[in-house]
Amino acid sequence: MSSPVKYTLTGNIGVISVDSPPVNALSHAVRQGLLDAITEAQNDASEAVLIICEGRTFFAGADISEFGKPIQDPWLPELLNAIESTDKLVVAAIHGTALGGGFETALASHYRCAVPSAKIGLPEVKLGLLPGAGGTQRTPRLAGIEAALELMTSGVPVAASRAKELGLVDEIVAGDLREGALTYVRKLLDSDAPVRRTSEIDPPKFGDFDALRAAVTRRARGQVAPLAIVDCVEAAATGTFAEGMKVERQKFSELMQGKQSAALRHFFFAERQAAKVDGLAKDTPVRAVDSVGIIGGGTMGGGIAMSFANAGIPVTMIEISDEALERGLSIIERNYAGSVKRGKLTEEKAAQCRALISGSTDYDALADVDMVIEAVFEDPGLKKKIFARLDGVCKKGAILATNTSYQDVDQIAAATSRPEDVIGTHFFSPAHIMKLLEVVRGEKTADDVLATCMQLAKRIRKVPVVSGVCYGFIGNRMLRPYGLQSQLLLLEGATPEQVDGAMEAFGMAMGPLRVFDLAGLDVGYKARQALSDAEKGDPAGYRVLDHLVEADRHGQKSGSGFYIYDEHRKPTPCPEVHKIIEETAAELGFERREIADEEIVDRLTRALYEEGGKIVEEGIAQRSSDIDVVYVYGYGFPAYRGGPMYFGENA
Ligand code: T1G
Repeated sequence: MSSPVKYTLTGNIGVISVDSPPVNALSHAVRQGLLDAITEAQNDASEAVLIICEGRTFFAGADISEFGKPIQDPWLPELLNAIESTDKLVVAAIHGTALGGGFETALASHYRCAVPSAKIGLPEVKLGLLPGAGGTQRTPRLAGIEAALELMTSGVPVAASRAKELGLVDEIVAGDLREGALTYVRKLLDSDAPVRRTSEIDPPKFGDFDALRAAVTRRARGQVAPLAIVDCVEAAATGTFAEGMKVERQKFSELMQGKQSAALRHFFFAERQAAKVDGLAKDTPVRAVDSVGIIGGGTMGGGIAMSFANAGIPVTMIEISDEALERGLSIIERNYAGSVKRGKLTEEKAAQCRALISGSTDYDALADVDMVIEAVFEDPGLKKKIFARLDGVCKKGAILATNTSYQDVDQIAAATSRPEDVIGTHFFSPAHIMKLLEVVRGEKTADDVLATCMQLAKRIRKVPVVSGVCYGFIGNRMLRPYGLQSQLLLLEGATPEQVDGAMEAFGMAMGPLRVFDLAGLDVGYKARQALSDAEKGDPAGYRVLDHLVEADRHGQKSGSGFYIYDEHRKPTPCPEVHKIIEETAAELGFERREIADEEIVDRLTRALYEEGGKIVEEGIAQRSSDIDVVYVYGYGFPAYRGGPMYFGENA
């Protein structure tokens, strides 16, 4: 098989060109090709070498699919040292996203140029790793300790302009990258620019690594890789390059063999797999979605409207009255002002987005939109009425979507004459921030409607997971046994703060009882009033919740639920709640006992795992790794545990 690496002489410049789709990952073939090319360049008439990639991006990193397999020479660190030690000028030409080992290859080059749209980053920490090909040693030498640590511990890429400010890129080239890069190389040669080896630059002096460790520990929340990165950067600041490389190699191999990296690598592929729908042809045509209507201007409707506007898609929001519409638009206004205040959006971008959102109380305003998303409260009858009305108003081919969290999408579709155009798009609150989108495929949902929504999810920066129709789809259905176990643990002897503390120490963003308080205890209470005792299920699952609501403890919104909340919504344990739990336990005949945190974590994670297994068996989820994606992006399950299904299989 021909090598993905080509080497040609262009005048006095040796050009190493790599073409290894989809992202020029540094696979064994690419590494071998680079070594052969740089070796050839040592001995030919070239005066300088240019490394450039074809396709969508410069190297996007080591080849993750090779991880866990025996390493084949040339080893990336050694290859990069060979590139750096070349006596001829080596220049990297960056476009797309130069990430991980890809950017480390650029760092081992003597100079770096990039097109304005390029990004560079060291996202290994998102895989539970650290830059293992000299990145922890070279980055601080160019960008300084703090900027290097931020890049490596956050894993967030930076734009080429920022990289230039940091000294990580030397030249921004306009126009065609190859032409611009060749011009830049000639400029270097004409100015007798020296061979500049990053490893030979003296590391910046820095003192307070303990303060840095404390800051990184707070942000790492149980992850081990960020602290290993601090160790490597400290070695870079206090010893020779060779000594630092030894520390990097040791820390990298410890992380690679660790549980967290295995889980994060699983999750990397799980997220990409979730975007694929089994049986749906890759070339399934998609419908144009260049305008959207939202029914309902509440918290969800407002957040959904923003998700589309932020992606440049005009939105028409429908409410039942001018007051309701005004209220809905003011929620959006408040959210944008908050994003600007937090520096998440510039005022200009916020104004552009706001301008894309208009409102009306007249359904006829939706006659020409490409898609409508209904986001009213969970009343099945009302939803059916709305869909029947949309059926009469919307143009042929418009996609009619419901944001329902639980209801039967097939029943809603049956209220229209076009069930093939109906689908569920379940957003998570706050909808303009949470990345998960459950795409609920109805029995009659057309393939092109499904394909359109899967593609649209990426456009509005959501992570789509396909679900079949059942009560609660994937995520919320799994919440029921999870919630039941949390209530049983309280009745059997644990306190709310012990249950939540154990799960938050495990890595959950929020323990189950704080989640109940956040959602509002009165929501479930109201829903239960409409159910028979048989429909309500085991009283142990809701009796404490009922008693709390009857004691006017509705959760965060009322200032008290399982906890007391101050004006910053900070939770404080409450002895009155302990008393309510103890009395309910006696009422239901529970013997109370000491419960260890391990049991709490085991029972709650097992509840998720077992329900998830049923969801896969019933075909509601395509694969168990999809459930991991749902729980990490929608419910704050720690990605470094892989997700509830991966954790259940590998704990
Ligand atoms: N290795 C192997 N395959 C990769 C890959 C990689 N690094 N990156 C992407 N792919 C595949 C992906 O599985 C998918 O395959 C296709 O490319 C398109 O990806 C020593 C040890 C580059 C920003 O962490 O962030 O270097 O499903 O759907 O949304 O220090 O991919 O089509 O068959 O994500 O346009 C560090 C990971 C590695 C970058 C493109 N690098 N990749 O996003 O497309 S560790 C990373 C990404 C390392 C060194 C260490 C993104 C992207 P398929 P995609 P995208």
